Formats: sequence, structure tokens, C-alpha cells
Amino acid sequence: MKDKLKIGITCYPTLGGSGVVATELGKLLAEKGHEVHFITHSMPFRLGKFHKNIYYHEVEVSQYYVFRYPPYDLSLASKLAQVAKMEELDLLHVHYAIPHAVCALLAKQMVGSNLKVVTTLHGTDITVLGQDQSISDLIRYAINESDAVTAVSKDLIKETRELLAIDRDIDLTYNFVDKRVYYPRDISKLRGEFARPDEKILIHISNFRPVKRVQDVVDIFAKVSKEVPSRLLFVGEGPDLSKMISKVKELGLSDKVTFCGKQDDVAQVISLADVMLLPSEKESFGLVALEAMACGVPTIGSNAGGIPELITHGETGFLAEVGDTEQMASYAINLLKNQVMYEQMAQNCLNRARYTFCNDITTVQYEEIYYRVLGRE
Ligand code: GMT
Repeated sequence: MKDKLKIGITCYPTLGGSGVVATELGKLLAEKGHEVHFITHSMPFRLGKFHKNIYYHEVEVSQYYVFRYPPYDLSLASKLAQVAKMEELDLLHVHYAIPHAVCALLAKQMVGSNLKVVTTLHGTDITVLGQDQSISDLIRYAINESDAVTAVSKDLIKETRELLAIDRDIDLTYNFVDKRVYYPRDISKLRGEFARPDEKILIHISNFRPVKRVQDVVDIFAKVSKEVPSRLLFVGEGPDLSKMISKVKELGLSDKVTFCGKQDDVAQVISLADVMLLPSEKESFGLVALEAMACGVPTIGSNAGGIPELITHGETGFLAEVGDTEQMASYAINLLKNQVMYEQMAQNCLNRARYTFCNDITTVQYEEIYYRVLGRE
């Protein structure tokens, strides 16, 4: 049996799929007996209750008056080095290249080369920031100097190579869901509060950033609701939320659309729905579509980024070109009107989530990467 490891994890703890994946991974590694140290500016929101083998170290930023911009990155690097030394960490696993990988590399220089750095790329760290000339050299440096680099889809690996001229090895580590949390929940009592028995429920969950094309969700729903009695649930909040509230009003759809805000029990909310809508402009993976898949809910979305690696068109959902709301609505209408097709697709979703994107597979994959960089294969 291999030694248990001491692992430091840094991520954006309060938002986004990257923080969710990092936190869930940490919890699973701790369950397997590894010692996991989260080193972040706030408690990761998915950490939940007290867990054995999990420790939390808060990064405090100096507010000294000469700093025009409080130097979070330096405080993080310093904390990473401090915790690595104090706890004798084997490695730092950082999620998101900027600034986390750079800070981890600085910490490694302070501690010594025995401390390994594993960097996981999640998407916008490459697809958005990688295009910014002012920072792209730094991202390239962080990727090239990490002891291992992983990315959450083949598409993201390709983008990383193309945008940043990277030719080093990058491991593919698809995102995952914990099958003990994401499964079709019993919503028989709750559903009646959102829809009549004859109505279908469509759902969209995101941070309402422009890249999510939330306006397309409203357009798709406007078309679907003309053909199928239905309701739309919006979960989450972000910059485009208020525009969407106005758009829903303008289209006279307010009585059919519920804005639920942020929700913690995502599996429960998703289980209420019949279809997930994800028409993003860009999506390195689309964790929310996987969460839906694991609850037996097919996704209708865009053929963008890593989404087609997750959603098999015609089997676990339907994909159309970005912005083609006509086609997406037509897929939704057909699916919602055809019970036999729907049940088959829901079953395909459960199988695919369970056998291809399940926590057991991914945790082992990451462990193998850790042992490899430590030379303990
Ligand atoms: O999608 C977001 O806005 C949040 C972002 C993040 O950094 O958390 O999500 C990215 O990472 C997720 C987890 O790996 C992926 O599921 C999302 O597809 C990816 N977002 C984009 O590529 C836009």
C-alpha cells in the first residue's frame, strides 16, 4: 500500500465550478486517509461539516497603508510556504493558473524542490486570461514550471496548447460528481410548489456572466413554453441577472419563470427539473451539466468547448451551435413531448455519470498523478 500524502489545496473557495471540484476532491482524498490542507482566503463553500483529515488555513492579506492594492498573491505564496513547512506537505495542488500556480511556484522556491506543484486548469484561466497579452507569459511560465498540469477536458488541453504555445504533457482529468450526493432525489412533495402536474420544468444554473448567454435561455424557454406547458427555474446570480429579470417581464413570461437565487442543495433543485439548459458561448467542461446528468436530467446546450465531451448528442442530451436557440428549443420540445425518448435519455444520463464521471475514477487519477510527481509510483 502506498503512503498517505499531505496535500495542500488552493482554489477560489467561494465561487464557480473550479472551487466546487477542488473542494469535493479534497473531501474525497481525506476520506481515503490523505491529510488535506485547504489554503484559501475563505472557507470553501462546499466544505460543509467537520471532516476528519481536513484542515483549513486562512490567507490574511496585509492592509498596510502604503499598499494601493493589498497584495493577496504575496500573502497566499507566503502562507503556502508556511503551511508546507509547518505541516511537511508533499505537494500543493492548485486550481486555476492565476494567481494560484504562480504563488505555489514561489512557495516551492521558498521551501525547496521536494515540494511538488500540481496545477489544474479549469477554463477561463486559459480561454480568457490566456488571451490577455499582459498576463499570458506569466500563465505560460506557471504551466511550464508546474510538476504536473491537468486540464478538465480535451478541448481545454487543445486551447492551452494553441493559445499559449505549450508543448509539455498535460493530463486529462475530467470533472466528476460524488454519486452519494448527485442522484435523482425524491421531489414528489416539492415539485407541486413550482409547477402543475402537467407542466415540465426547465432549469438553468450559472453565475450569469455573459459567457453563459443567459439571454438564450430565455429565448429558448419563450419558444418551448408556446408548445409545451412549462416553467423555467433560474438558479444563481451574477452580472446579467437584472437584465434577465427585465427580459422575462418584457416577454410576458414572469408568471412562468422563477428566479431562485443561489442554492446550496443543487442536487435537490436539479431533480425538480426535466431539462437543463446550457447554451454557453464557451465552457471548458460544464460541471452543472454533469450534475444534471447524475440526477438523470438531460442537458440541451451549445456545441462549445468541452461540452460535447460530456454530453453525447442524441444520447444524454442535444447540442446545437452557439446562439442557435431555434434548434435548441426544437430539441427541447421534441424531447419533452416524447416520453419514451425522455425515459431512455434519463437512463443514459444516469449510466454515463455513474460509469464515466464518477468520483472513484477521478480520485484515483489524481492520486496517480501525485505519486508520479513524487517519484513514488
Ligand atoms: O464557468 C464559470 O464561470 C466558472 C469557472 C470556474 O473557474 O469555476 O468554471 C470553469 O471551471 C469549471 C470546473 O472545471 C468548468 O465546469 C466550467 O466549464 C469552466 N467555465 C468555463 O470554461 C467558462
